[in-house]
Amino acid sequence: MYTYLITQLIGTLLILLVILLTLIKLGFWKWLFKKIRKFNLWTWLLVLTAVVGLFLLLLGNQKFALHFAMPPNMHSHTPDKNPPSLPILNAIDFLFTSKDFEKVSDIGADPNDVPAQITRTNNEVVKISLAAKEVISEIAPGIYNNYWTFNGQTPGPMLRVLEGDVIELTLTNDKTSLHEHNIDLHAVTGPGGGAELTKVKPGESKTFSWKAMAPGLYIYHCATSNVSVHNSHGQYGLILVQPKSGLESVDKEFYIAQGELYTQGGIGQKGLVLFDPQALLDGNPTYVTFNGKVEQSPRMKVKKGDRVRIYVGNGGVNLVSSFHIIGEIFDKVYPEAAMGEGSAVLKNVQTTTVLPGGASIVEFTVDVPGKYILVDHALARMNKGAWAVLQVEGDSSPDIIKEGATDSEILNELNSMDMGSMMHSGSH
Ligand SMILES: [Cu+2]
Repeated sequence: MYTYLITQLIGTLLILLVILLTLIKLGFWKWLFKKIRKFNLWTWLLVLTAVVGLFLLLLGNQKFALHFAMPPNMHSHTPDKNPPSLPILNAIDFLFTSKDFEKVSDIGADPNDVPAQITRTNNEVVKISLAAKEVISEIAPGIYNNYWTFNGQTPGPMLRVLEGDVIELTLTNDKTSLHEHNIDLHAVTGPGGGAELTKVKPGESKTFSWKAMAPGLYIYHCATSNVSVHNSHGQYGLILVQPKSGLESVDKEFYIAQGELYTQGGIGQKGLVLFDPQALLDGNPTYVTFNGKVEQSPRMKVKKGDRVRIYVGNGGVNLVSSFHIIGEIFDKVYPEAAMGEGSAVLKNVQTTTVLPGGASIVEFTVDVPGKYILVDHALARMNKGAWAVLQVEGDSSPDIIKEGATDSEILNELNSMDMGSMMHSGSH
């Protein structure tokens, strides 16, 4: 998995070697040493001034952040001025310690892992534990990425509480982590959404309690500076605050979160790929994923006639998702995942908006068996991995869709309807 890094390193060394040998062949070093021996104090001062001048020219315009970052030439206008790149010591550390990171065989959260509907109506203190963990896993076969996660998966586990519950949330930062982490839940009312109370260094653990004031489906994410860097390493998930009035029960619920990965070397670059801060700033992700990686085999399966609800989130950080299922119409959408008394519910929606740091809830009944592809309908993103498959088992539904001309049976049925009254009502 280090082939990409090793070949680059060997290539650079070979080029340096050729330059060095060419200079020896041209007698450059002999000439240089001869010259240097003749240098007096004044010449040394001139050389030193030139070197300092060159240094200032190259680096003098840079803002050295408190934590010197890699690459060193990126400016930032965030409140804390931290650049959207990696602390240089951590980046170097990574090269030496990444072999000790846990290798996760499947980084993608299982879309079937939705906590069961809450049936109680009384409020409780709900205890939740999450662990920030930096791991290595595949974006697609052979493409290894350093993911920063909650519980070793992207998105982190879906959480479910009842409106009015008090949540006692403990965040632990795994001792193998190189970075500080925390959690900001959009369901929390209060500064930072919990971020200030949960800052944990590697090996640390912190707990905070909060009241789930409003129902809805909310994103949670790491909000450690630089926030966009942490999010685009995979640190986000969803929490459902179930309305006290309850939720209609359905046959199957799924959990999907869109996210972005910014890596060097372009799409398809094999081996361990490195983070690309410039692509993050430009908002041009190398991969756009549904549940952390490019799907390898369908994991969402239902039966014809099933009522389906999908909790969709967008970890961002740059793209608005146009969530759509090819061949299906959402007969119910909670736009922007707004819930509770007075919030709008839409009917018969083809594509719904899922904002970065936002969510949506869609419902539909599957009437026709087959394969359905979930996409971000900014369709070039399919090439970057933004899709997943919903498989529907069951007998065919020729009354809704079939190959070829219309059956005479169906024609007869349509013709036997009371055409007169239909035309009459249609003319008004
Ligand atoms: Cu983090």
